[in-house]
Amino acid sequence: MRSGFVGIVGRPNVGKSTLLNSILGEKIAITSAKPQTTRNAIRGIYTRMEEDQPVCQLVFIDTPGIHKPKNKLGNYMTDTAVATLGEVDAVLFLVDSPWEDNGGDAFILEKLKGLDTPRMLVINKIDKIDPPVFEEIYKKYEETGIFDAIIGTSATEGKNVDVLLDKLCSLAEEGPMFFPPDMVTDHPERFLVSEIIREKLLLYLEEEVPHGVAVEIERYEEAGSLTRIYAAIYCEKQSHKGIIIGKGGRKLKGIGKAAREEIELLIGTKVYLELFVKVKERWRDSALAISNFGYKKD
Ligand SMILES: Nc1nc2c(ncn2[C@@H]2O[C@H](COP(=O)(O)OP(=O)(O)OP(=O)(O)O)[C@@H](O)[C@H]2O)c(=O)[nH]1
Ligand SMILES: [Mg+2]
Repeated sequence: MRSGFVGIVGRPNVGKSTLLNSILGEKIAITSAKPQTTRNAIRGIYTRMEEDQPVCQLVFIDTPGIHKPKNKLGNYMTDTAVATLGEVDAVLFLVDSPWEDNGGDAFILEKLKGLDTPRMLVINKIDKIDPPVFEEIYKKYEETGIFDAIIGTSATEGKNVDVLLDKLCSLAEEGPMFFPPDMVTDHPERFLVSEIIREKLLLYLEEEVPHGVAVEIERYEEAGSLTRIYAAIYCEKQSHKGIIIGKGGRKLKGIGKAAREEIELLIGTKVYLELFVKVKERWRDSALAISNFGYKKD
C-alpha cells in the first residue's frame, strides 16, 4: 500500500480546484471563472482499489492561488498555499500560460526550488493551449531541472488525469491508509454548503462584490427528509448589500435557488435555504473577522 499527501499550487484561476474535482470524480472544491475563488486548503482523498484492495491513497490539498495580497485575507490565502508546500510529500505546480519573468510563477518556482519533495509541473487547459505555446511552456520549465515529470492536462475534459494519477501513485512511498477508502473529503457538510453558496455569489456577482463576501451558516437543522439552513452573507459595504439583494430581491433569490439545488444534490435531502445579507465593513482586513469566518489554520 502506497500513500501520501499531494499539494496543488499555482497562480489564481489556473484550474487547481477543477483538477481536484476531476481527480475525485466528485465536486468537493468550488470553482469559478474569477480568480481567488479558493480561500482555504481543501482536502480531497483519492483511493485506488485493485480487486477490492486499496493499493494507493493520495490526499490532495488544493490551495488558494498564490498572488500579491491586498488585505489580510489575501495574506492568509497566500500563506496557506506556501505553508502547504512544506507539509506534503509531493507537489503539483499548475500553470496555464507561458512563464513571465518576475511574475507570480517565478515567485512560486523559487519556493519550489527549496524543496526536496517530488515536484510535477502540470500544464493545464491543454484543450485551449496551442501546441507551440505548450512547447514553449514545457521547455522553459524543463530547463529549471527541478521537475520529476511534466504533464499536460485538461481538468475540464478529464484529459491525462489518469496518467497524472499513475505517476503520483508510482512516486508515492509505502504508507498507511489515512482515511477510509470511500471517503472523498474530511470537510464537514456545513463547510461544503457555505462554499456552494459562495460559489453562486461568485457566479452571479461582478468585480469586487463577490471577493468581499463571507458566508456563515447560522443554523443547520436536519429534520428527516428536509434540512433547514440559515446562512448569513457578509459583505463589506452597504452598497454591496443592495447589489447582492438586487431589485425586488431578485438577485438573492437567484443565488439562493442555484445554491439550494446543488446543496440538495450534496446532502441528499430537500433543503430549505434562507439567506440574509449583513455588512461588516472591511472585514478582510480584520484578523479577528477572518479568523471567525474560518480562515485560520485547522
Ligand atoms: N478550458 C479549460 N478551462 C479550465 C480547465 N481547468 C479549469 N478551467 C477553468 O478555469 C477557471 C478557473 O478554475 P478553478 O478551478 O476555479 O481555478 P483555481 O486555480 O482553483 O483558482 P483559484 O481558486 O482562484 O486559485 C474556471 O472557469 C474553470 O472552468 C481546463 O482544463 N480547460
Ligand atoms: Mg481554486
